[in-house]
Amino acid sequence: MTILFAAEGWDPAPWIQAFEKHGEGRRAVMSVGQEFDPASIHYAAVWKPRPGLLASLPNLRAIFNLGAGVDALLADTTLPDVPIIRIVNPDLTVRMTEWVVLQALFHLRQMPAYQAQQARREWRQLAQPAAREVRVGLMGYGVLGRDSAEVLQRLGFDVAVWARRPQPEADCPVFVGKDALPAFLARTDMLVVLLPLTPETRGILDRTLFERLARDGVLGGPVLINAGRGLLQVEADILAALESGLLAGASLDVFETEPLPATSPLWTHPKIVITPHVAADSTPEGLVGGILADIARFERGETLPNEVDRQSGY
Ligand code: NDP
Ligand code: OXD
Repeated sequence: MTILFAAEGWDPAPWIQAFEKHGEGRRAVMSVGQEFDPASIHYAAVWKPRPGLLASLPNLRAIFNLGAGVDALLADTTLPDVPIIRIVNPDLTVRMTEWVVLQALFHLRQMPAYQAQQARREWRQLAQPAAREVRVGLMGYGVLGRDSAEVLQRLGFDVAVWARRPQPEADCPVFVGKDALPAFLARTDMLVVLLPLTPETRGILDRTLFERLARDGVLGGPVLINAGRGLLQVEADILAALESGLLAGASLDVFETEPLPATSPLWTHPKIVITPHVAADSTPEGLVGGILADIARFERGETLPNEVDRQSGY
């Protein structure tokens, strides 16, 4: 049984090593720089593979997307009709929660202002609101969103979520559906976005949405924290909102164009924190064992829990 590893732009060596270490008797093959017979490939572990690559593998049984988001993969219109499994793994979840909490605390504890003061050698103590005074609104209450919401709550933040369907298990207020979006935004000081990119969510973070955020919060204006996907956001609207005071700050891990072009005004905006799409990295040691266990389950005829619904796009 042969697995094809195809993740353009990633160093394949640690992945191949991890597949070899964890997958006794299995053979991992690189797509780039290595000759292989397309008919020999049964499984593919991929991240943004070249469009058409997967369609060229006649004996492919399943595709493992090496990330949680599948928007890039589904953009390949030639994808073969085999199950697509996305990553759901504690390693990735914890990494995302770390990033979200880091950004939430960064804005709560006024780090952008203190960094500016430090650059001026200015010693000035600013008023410090408590986490419980900050209303966090979370869009994207899935695997990652749930964990972030839980940890933010544990830190004391006043968390509510926006979801498509009722969430009876949720331990916080849930605003359900498009009709409830205005009320959700009206009580949000810090908007945390962990939505997938779909035709429904594309461009959702625009001026109209920013205008609906709470204006009476303790942070001096609403803050946007987005690690979902760059195309959820309209960057020109974020910049305009920061200029006009509609937004007080933003932390962005994802961008309309990645890498973020050097010419983007986002880079130098004093109210924006930028990270280069690293909120939750996929790592070989964190993920390969789980993929191989899933392959074993699949071979035994069991259904896999994290199969992507092509219809909904995530
Ligand atoms: P999940 O599929 O578990 O969660 C997505 C959630 O979004 C679900 O609860 C889903 O609702 C909800 N949702 C989807 N469409 C809508 C909509 N139109 N309106 C309201 N809610 C909606 O995904 P994950 O939590 O694992 O990952 C979320 C996203 O995070 C990924 O798709 C990816 O884009 C991004 N990501 C970014 C990373 C980074 O490093 N920056 C790393 C990993 C992921 P429902 O429950 O009803 O289906
Ligand atoms: C993912 C990502 O979707 O890293 O996992 O963006």
